[in-house]
Amino acid sequence: MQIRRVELREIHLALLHPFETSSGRTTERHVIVVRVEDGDGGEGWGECVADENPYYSEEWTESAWAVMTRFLAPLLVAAPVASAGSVDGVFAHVRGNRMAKAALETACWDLEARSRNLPLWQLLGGSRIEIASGVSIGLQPTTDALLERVRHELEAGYQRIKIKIKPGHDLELVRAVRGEFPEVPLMVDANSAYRLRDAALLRELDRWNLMMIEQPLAHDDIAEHAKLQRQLSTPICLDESIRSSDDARHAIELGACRIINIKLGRVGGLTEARRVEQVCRENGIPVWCGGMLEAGIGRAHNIALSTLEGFSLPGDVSASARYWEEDIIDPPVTVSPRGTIFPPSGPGIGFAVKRDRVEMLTARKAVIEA
Ligand code: OSB
Ligand code: MG
Repeated sequence: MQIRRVELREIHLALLHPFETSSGRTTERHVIVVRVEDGDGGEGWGECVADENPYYSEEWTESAWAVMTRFLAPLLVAAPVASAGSVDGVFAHVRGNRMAKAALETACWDLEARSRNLPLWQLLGGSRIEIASGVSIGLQPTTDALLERVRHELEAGYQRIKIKIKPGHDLELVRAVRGEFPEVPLMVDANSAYRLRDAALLRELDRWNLMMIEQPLAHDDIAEHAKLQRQLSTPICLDESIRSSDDARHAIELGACRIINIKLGRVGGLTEARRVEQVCRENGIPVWCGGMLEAGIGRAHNIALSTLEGFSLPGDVSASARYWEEDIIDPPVTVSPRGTIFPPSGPGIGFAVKRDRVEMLTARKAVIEA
């Protein structure tokens, strides 16, 4: 594979509903859309999941744009690579910046799948033909508003509910949701808002039959999560702390979690995401696919990833219509009444990119050629 041309576009896309977590509030996404071209008329699409600020991760739209235009895209067009599976090696000299790398790497996977006329999920070795879908509900202005959102998503068929918590907005939210929905598969995500000294409070969550507590402690911690997990019966799921398959191995060896959330951007692309899935599968740790409020291209890549065998729990990949008035892919991602997504049968990501819409939403553009 030889990439000859990389096109980057930053598009601005307003969310239908603001999304709030313990690390901040998002109302509009600034998404970098990647298009790669080879010399033979092949193309592939990727999306950068970096936020508009460095609060979830140190990466953000500006840092990703800079590192993609100045370092990563020039490396990608400089020489041929054996296949999409070796693109991460091309970027290895650049430290970190995994979301920027993943945007380009996933575009190369799409290109390879399209040129071989295969759905991306099949090229990756996926076996699931129906993916269980859950929702992540942000912090709401009132508890009543939260209960209303939960009811709405359950009526739509979603298979599990995740609510965001933060100090001062935790136990009473769980108590309220459990009061109305005693049996619903339910979990909480703290986005690193607690410390080990909060263990007594977190232990209170054990009584509510939660599927898991996602990332309670620091974003870069593994060791203290292991101490906390020993004090909890509820499984800990790590998100922010897992940036590679080595992190996953260390977390599992230390007993820091019993579940892992895999995000393509956070681990640097599809090749590394597959390695994380493999480490977890070999150690009996279930995984699920996390979300980063993706537009359609990122959402389509998440669907392909979720077909791997280890993805045995419902993920945060849900319908386009929960986020956007109009997505940038056609058709939009839809969820069946039983809360599932069917991976598409067309080549590559299996969704058509609405090029006119992308162009209309573009705030800046860069082209990098060999
Ligand atoms: O912690 O999983 C998270 C969104 C942005 C950043 C971090 C997270 C999230 C979500 C939303 O929970 C998942 C989604 O609906 O895409
Ligand atoms: Mg999370």
